[in-house]
Amino acid sequence: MTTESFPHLRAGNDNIALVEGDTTYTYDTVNERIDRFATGLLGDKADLQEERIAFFIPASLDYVTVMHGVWRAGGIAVPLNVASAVAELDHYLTCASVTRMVANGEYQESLRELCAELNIELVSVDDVIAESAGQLPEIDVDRRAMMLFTSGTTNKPKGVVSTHKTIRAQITTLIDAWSWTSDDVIPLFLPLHHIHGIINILSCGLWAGATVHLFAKFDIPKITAQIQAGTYNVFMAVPTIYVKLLQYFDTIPEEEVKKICAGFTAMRLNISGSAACPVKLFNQWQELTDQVLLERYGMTEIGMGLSNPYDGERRAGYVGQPLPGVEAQLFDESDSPINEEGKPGEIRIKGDNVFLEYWDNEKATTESFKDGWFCTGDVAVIEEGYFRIMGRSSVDIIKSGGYKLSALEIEGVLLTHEAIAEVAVIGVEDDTWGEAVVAVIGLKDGASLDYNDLKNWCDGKMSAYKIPKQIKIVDALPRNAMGKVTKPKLKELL
Ligand code: MCA
Ligand code: AMP
Repeated sequence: MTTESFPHLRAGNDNIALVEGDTTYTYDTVNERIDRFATGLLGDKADLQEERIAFFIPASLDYVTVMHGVWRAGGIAVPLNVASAVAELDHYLTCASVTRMVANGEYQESLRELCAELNIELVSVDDVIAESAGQLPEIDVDRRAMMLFTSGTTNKPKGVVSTHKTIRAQITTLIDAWSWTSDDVIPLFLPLHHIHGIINILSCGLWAGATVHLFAKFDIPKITAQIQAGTYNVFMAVPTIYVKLLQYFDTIPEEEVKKICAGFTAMRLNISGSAACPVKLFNQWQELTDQVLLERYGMTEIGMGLSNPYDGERRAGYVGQPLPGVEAQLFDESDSPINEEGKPGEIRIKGDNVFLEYWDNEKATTESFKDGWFCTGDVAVIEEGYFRIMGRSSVDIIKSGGYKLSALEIEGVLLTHEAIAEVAVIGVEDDTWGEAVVAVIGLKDGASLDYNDLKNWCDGKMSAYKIPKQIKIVDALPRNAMGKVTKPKLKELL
């Protein structure tokens, strides 16, 4: 990135940046490795000129090396979900016109066929890394830096492009608002193809000069052992993770629960976000740990937009107020701003934190902005100065365990099953997942369908977390006079 970015990621800084298992890496080491990787990526070129470089790497030193290496060499980083089904990767790679893919070991093996088919050069980190660092380009902050895929109200996920400036704005507002310092130590166990893991934890941590402990997945025993030991002072997670911790506490001796909770109590900050934190969960967490969860609201296209205060009242069921540098305004259905409290409207956002464009999709980009405001599709109300999220304008978006899923995308896959004549996918309220994916299915004449068979069939066709948790077979889907499936009616039915 540009020289003013990530001030701690520089030569001579011997503070610990990353911890991976028993190995620690200083900022100096990470910085030097990034420079060598960027040099290797460049080869004979002076600048990658926004070449799309994808990577399929779990949380690790290599992940950080590739992400920052692509940035420093002038490319666009396309981090992919290592839990994706190959069929989904095909779309991401084609949509982004990816030319090079970085993956190691078994991950590389799993991609060999697909990359060959798509004519994408498949390399490992070691293949690329140069012996020593060479000259790197100066990158203007308005250049494109990263592309993340987001599900929406269309069949296929769209590539959300942010610039170096967008990323800087998304990070620095959180550094300010949540008082990050180089003394912070945080565990990172969220997937690294979304803002929550990439920006809020990894990038804020590295920007602040803090220490980030990397976990390939949410490994409860390993992570809680560190929490008991008092290793961390900041913890950020989706509501489902807090639910899973509570469920875990029911399975272990009370003494151990007390020690883990004491570890949480000693922290300076516990944050919940990516999906609504139920008031009951907020209260349970406070009772057990004395921590008042700080809930905030964000989106792939904007990073974080609203947050409860670090100092001041953190109100259960509310997402707080606009972050520094972010403008948020509610609008009614005729696009007029709502300035009175208690009246719901769509949240629209302005600021340097807002993304540049949907990749190669001018229509979707244009349609998502009105008068310079990005339209989130989330409906909220302001009560005593705090925003409260009421829901979304589309029933076709489901939030399961913090992942945003497109009902239409899942329906598109299910419709290719030989027994299925029609299907409607909906999100049904669920204590663990927030919303659970349920498929309501009409079968072809004479066909039958067993849930476990369908689940196995879905394997490899969609990421595991998208697979319906339940199916319901109906004679016919309820439709309105226009022939459109009435999903709100279906939701009520379930
Ligand atoms: C796992 N499973 C799920 C989900 N995750 N099912 C539905 N929804 C999910 N989110 C299923 C698996 O398919 C598997 O099913 C079973 O649960 C166990 O899988 P496992 O991987 O072991 O589960 P886990 O490790 O406990 O994962 C739960 C999780 C994970 C840690 C909560 O879902 C997660 O990391 N979610 C966070 C995603 C995230 O970072 N979202 C932020 C994006 P089976 O047993 O049947 O095979 S939103 C964002 O970035 C915005 C900007 C924001 O505001 O933050
Ligand atoms: P994504 O685009 O995957 O990053 O998901 C963003 C969406 O997550 C938002 O548009 C909201 O619908 C939802 N979201 C994020 N944070 C919260 C929150 N604290 N409460 C309710 N919904 C949230």
